[in-house]
Amino acid sequence: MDKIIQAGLSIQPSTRYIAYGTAGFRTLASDLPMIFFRTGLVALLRAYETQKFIGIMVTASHNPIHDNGLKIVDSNGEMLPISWEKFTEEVANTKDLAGTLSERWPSDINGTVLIGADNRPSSSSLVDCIKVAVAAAGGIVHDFGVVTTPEFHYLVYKSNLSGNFENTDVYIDYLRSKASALFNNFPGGERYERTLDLDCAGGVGMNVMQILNYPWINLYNLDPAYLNTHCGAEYAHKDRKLPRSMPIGNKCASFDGDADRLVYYYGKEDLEVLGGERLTVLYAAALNKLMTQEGVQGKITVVTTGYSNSASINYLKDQGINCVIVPTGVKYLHEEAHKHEISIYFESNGHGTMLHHSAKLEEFKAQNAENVANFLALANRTVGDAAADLFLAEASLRIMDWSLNDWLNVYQDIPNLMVAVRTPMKDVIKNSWDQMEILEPVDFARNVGEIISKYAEAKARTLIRPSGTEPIVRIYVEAVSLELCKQIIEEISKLL
Ligand code: G16
Repeated sequence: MDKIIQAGLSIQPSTRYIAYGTAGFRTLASDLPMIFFRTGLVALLRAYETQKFIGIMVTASHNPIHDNGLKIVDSNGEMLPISWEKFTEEVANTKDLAGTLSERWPSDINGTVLIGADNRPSSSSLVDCIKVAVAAAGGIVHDFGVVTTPEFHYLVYKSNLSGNFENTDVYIDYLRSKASALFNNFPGGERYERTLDLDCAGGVGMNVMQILNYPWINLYNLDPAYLNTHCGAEYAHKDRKLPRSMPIGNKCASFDGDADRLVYYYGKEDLEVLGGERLTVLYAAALNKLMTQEGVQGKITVVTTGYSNSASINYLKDQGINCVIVPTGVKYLHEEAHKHEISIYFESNGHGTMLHHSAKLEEFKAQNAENVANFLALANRTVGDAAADLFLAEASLRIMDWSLNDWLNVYQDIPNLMVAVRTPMKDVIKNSWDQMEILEPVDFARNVGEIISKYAEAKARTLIRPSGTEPIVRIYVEAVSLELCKQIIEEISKLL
């Protein structure tokens, strides 16, 4: 332990308490060196206790370029169990590192920590902080270098399966082989739009798409200096404006900075964005069609959050599909999705994937339902994956022979708006588990309730919660018109 404490003296301490939020630690990169050093120790401890490789992904995903962050990836390639988050946060922030670790820290500590990072300028020096910690403790580090978040999750999963450090070819081969199988069987009909303009957000997803090199996908926003700046999935989804340098006219899609989110839209000034709700509806339609064609049966469950447009939930329920609402954060969606034989989970912002029970996949294979099996296997089983989702969406559009307009017309969105407000209330607002209700402050909850009930006939609904990745409160409102959504948001903002 002395060696570790000694090594920590060379690392710049944080200036304030930093919480393990929606997607791990995330804030200004300059405040993170000590958080990285200490999280390296937690990952090593987890590697020791599980006797598996444990990963740390260095990314601030959709956040601005001066931010950074990290999340621990468990040995199955999925997120760190929620039960470990509190301990990680304590270790990262404690004033007494030796005391906090002492009860759990074994004298024979060993293990391997895998590291991956997106293409932020601050990443490599932060990765070094992890390396210093793990080396001081006597552990081993294997650095995968610059990778997307879903690529890293997949590599952690595969490396643990084989017991070796896999390389990125494994990920590329998986995407290429599964996507090609579907694309060959489903060329798409007259309505399918064959060209796609893809906004890479200046992020690391561009590397994967350049290697895969599909001639019908045109890549835009390849300069890392513009990471998430007026481009990317978050910008398209929240601002609803055409990302920088994207051409007018074609079917378009945007990745976010670390390529775990995907949204679609037509190239025009004011966007009608097809986010997670639409991807859910599209996958469900295509999968149901494939199951009917191949004469097999499976029960699809949809998992999402309170941000999903109510029209999508109503539509899915009308189709007989069970929908479960959980808190924001893919970790919650992923956990719930595991409970169901086939589940499609997405947040409205385009973050999600599809899971299946392996017994169900074996059943489909035994029934020679080749296309159903390929469709399920194309989804990244570890985490939301913009590239895998893009191929699933394109395969689905071919299977359905839909244009983007056809996809948009499956149901009509209820008008809605989401805004971000900087307010000290961020630290005091508490929500119910599913985040649909405000519990504290009680006065604020009552005042919001009064505003919403004034507009009950206009089908008003709101979701207000502090962000776990940015210093803001998010206000989401649905109502019969966009004007009314703006008015309601204005009234609520005055309370903040
Ligand atoms: C992360 C999480 C998502 C979440 C998003 C926004 O996405 O992984 O589950 O929806 O942040 O979270 P919040 O509303 O708490 O700021 P990403 O793509 O940035 O990793």
